[in-house]
Amino acid sequence: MRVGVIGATGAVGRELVEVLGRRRFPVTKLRLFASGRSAGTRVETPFGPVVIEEFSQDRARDLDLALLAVSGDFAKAHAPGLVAAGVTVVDNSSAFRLEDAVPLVVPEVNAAALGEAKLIANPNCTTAILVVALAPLHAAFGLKRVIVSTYQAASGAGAEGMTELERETRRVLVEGEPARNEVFAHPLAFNVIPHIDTFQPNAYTREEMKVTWETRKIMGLPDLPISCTAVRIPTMRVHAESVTIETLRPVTAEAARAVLRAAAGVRVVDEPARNLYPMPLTATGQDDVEAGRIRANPVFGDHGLDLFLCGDQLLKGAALNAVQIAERLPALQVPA
Ligand code: 11C
Repeated sequence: MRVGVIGATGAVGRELVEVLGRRRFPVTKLRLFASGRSAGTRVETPFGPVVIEEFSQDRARDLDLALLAVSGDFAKAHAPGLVAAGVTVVDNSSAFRLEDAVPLVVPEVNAAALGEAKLIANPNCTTAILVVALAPLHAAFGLKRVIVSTYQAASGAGAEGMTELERETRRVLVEGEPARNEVFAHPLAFNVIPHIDTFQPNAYTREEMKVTWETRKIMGLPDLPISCTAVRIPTMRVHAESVTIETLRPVTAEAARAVLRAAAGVRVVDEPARNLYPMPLTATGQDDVEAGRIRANPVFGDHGLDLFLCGDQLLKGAALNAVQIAERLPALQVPA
């Protein structure tokens, strides 16, 4: 396939190139697109050196596959044109996720939704990490309600967010000055910020509502009661999530552990006696979402469970999921 990464210089764009290489995606020609500022820069990739091009629909129209790691506005402006030119588009932004005609896919959960679609939406990172664990638990025990609190890394705000965290941590530790902020609503170094994306009329943030809306769509549960509190913490690139579920059928921690051990995309790390549980330090760079601290929830008796998840925001939360979607495209399937 002739593959283009659009937004190739961002945190997700760079990770996309790595994941394509690591998973030996069948690339005949890789092209990298970014803004005019980066055009002309030569970068080393697993497919050899590539010179970054300034994006235009015309330049990208002979791609087979475009992986978009750009803003929602940019995706809205350009994805339909690329699709009309015959390019299959996997879009990482929120622009099309809730459109009925656009599949929103986490392959371990709803690969069948892909069909013959030429425009596919990649979910919000917090949602993708959540549903790989929720879907098998739902299949086994039935979900009645879900409550999530997140601990989200700086990488969710892109390369600029990661740079700001590193620079401002140094400012405090090396220069002895207070941390500053441009990307985040407040200084993130040595802080915790219960505010990601814009506040909505219902007092939730848009990030929190994306978890609700997108989880319902991916899992095919349009009425699932789900509430999320999304919090930014000063870690670099793994989103952690504390999850409480009430189930329709009785559940035990041991049964849930067995279900999650058998689930694709999940690695159970749950040996409290050895201090083993999911953490950003251990989940960084890992494809699987770590699940642990699995325990009965006393509020819901034998119909409730608490668990803790950690997933690499740039991998399962973004680049890896996009490439896994691309791997399932009909053009790459061997006829039976
Ligand atoms: C964050 N989850 O951590 C956001 C980033 O819907 O694709 C991803 C936003 C999205 O800030």
